[in-house]
Amino acid sequence: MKLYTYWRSTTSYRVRIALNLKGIGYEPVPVNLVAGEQRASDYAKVNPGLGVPTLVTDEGVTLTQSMAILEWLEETHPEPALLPADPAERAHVRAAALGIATDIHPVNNLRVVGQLKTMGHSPDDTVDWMNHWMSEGFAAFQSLIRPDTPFAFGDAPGLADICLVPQLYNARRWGTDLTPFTRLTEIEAACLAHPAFDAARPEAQPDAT
Ligand SMILES: N[C@@H](CCC(=O)N[C@@H](CS)C(=O)NCC(=O)O)C(=O)O
Repeated sequence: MKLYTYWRSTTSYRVRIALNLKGIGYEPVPVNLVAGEQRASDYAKVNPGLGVPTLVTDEGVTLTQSMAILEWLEETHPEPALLPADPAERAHVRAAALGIATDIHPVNNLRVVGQLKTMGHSPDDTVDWMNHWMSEGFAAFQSLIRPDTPFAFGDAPGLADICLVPQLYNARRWGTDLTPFTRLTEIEAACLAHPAFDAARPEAQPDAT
């Protein structure tokens, strides 16, 4: 498989973790977001959403949207499972994961922050903006997960952890106050001790600078 990715992209990071957890080898194809390569006409044909990740399967099928890619990976490579078997538990895991994917990430995306700057907001204001949404989203996430398991919902990492760890990477990048979220940073430490998460870290990517 081929994964269009950017080392600091949290949505790419999610997919890198899932591929590693499921033991699927892939060829990374770097897309430099800072240089604007996601808007180049060649890449727009691959992903009209003008973002990463994009996964091209061995059969040549192009998949976009990180959450759709994660669900596809779960359906086609069920082991190890990223979702529990019980439907209500699955819904709880998805709710926590989607809180990050749909309530935090989109309002903090590069293009959104860029637009805020175009509208006259200072760089400091945009950092406050990002930290505000991360703090709100992490508080919700922390309330939604189990209080006392090694990972967010059990003894093994799953979809919620896959979304959490990249978002915490971004939080550290922008200086979000993580002191109210010790449960989350403990889960992060447990995840990063796992080789699948470790190999997916931004700093371990070939395009890291
Ligand atoms: N909802 C999409 C978002 C994809 C996305 O926009 N990714 C970011 C990187 S984390 C990006 O490529 N941003 C480029 C931009 O904003 O110009 C997904 O989950 O795949």
